[in-house]
Amino acid sequence: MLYPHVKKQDPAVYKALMGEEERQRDGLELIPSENYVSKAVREANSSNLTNKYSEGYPGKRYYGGQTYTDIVENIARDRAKKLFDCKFANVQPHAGAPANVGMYFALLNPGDTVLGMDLSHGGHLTHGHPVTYLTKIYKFVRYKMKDADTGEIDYDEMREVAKREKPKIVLAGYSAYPRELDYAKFVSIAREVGALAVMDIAHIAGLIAGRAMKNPFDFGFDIMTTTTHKTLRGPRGGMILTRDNEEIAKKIDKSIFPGLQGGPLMNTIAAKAVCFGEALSPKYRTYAKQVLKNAKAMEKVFKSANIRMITGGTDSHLILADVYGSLGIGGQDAETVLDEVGITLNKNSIADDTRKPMDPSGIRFGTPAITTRGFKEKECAKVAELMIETLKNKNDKKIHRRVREDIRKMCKKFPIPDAFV
Ligand code: DSN
Repeated sequence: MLYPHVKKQDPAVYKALMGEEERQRDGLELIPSENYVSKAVREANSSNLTNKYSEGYPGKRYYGGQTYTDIVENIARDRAKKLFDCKFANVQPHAGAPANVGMYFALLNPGDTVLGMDLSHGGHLTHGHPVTYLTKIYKFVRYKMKDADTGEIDYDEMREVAKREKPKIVLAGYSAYPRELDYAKFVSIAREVGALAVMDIAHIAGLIAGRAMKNPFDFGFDIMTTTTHKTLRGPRGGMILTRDNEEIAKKIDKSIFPGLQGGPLMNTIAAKAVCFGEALSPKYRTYAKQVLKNAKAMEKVFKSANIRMITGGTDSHLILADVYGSLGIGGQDAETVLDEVGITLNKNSIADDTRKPMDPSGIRFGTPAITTRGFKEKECAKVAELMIETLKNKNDKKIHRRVREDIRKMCKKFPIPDAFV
């Protein structure tokens, strides 16, 4: 039985948890930043380490009783370094946003400049959105895609802006951009202006770890920030990796603690260690490659239906489709109607969107979670067909009922697995 103690003590919370169990079991998760973790990761995440304070780092803590926390954090760090081929790993960031904030605090002084992707072209809030406090401290300047239908980054513009603005950081990495990058070009522009090359790999960390996508460290990137959930399939959390510069790694450690955070979430760090162990297995490489094949299978169906995809398609786990431009249905309506048939994804702005963020032109979806369920190209193509059928018939309740039933059957045939190794 699930959650027996919550059930006995707190029926209201128990009811919500069980409702979420059912939602995850009987529906398809296409939000590209979500996944299902193994039972081992869940056990570690809810372990006795939630009781422990461990300010500091292994061997240098501010509280006693650290024999086992040190073991766990060292395992997590060592596995992370192996997974991403680098010399230093800080596994303490509570999530992706604090990882990025801690990275900025470590490397910049107030008033310094960061060159990042235009936010409407796929960048992230922490890459300098005006609603964040970061923009009160640092100056963010932008590069863009040359053409939203091919996804090619305008590297000439990037070089020009870099020469003019003299950033301290050239930042790559996105939450809604589905193409591989020319990492060598990023690094050469960063070197030309004396900046550090930093990549936020949050979305594709698992695909890099699984050797399905290129590793920016192989091209000379200095630092990578990431989350540990999403494609990597670990607990919700963050991490900062430094390729080989010990001085930078020390600054990052100081920035995360005591600069930004207090006690690390040692239970989450144990779950990160377990996830990294899974990601080092040969089975994980097969998973990462299948995530990409499955996204390609969905791309093919969207292409044949003449639905515009930003950048023309995908090289990764995610697709950003212009449903307003192609089908006349806004992002919010598309999200709602798909939710009703058991497909969860998110509305998303497209490049230079003329519609509002709460009802943009696009939907963003991806294959990490359905690939964890065991879906292959055939099932993913079927899901894409069901999505398009639902969107094209957004008011036809009979079709919705049939699609919901098809999805229930698929979920039954491909249950969420307990273990991956
Ligand atoms: N919320 C994450 C995503 O969905 O991409 C990024 O912060």
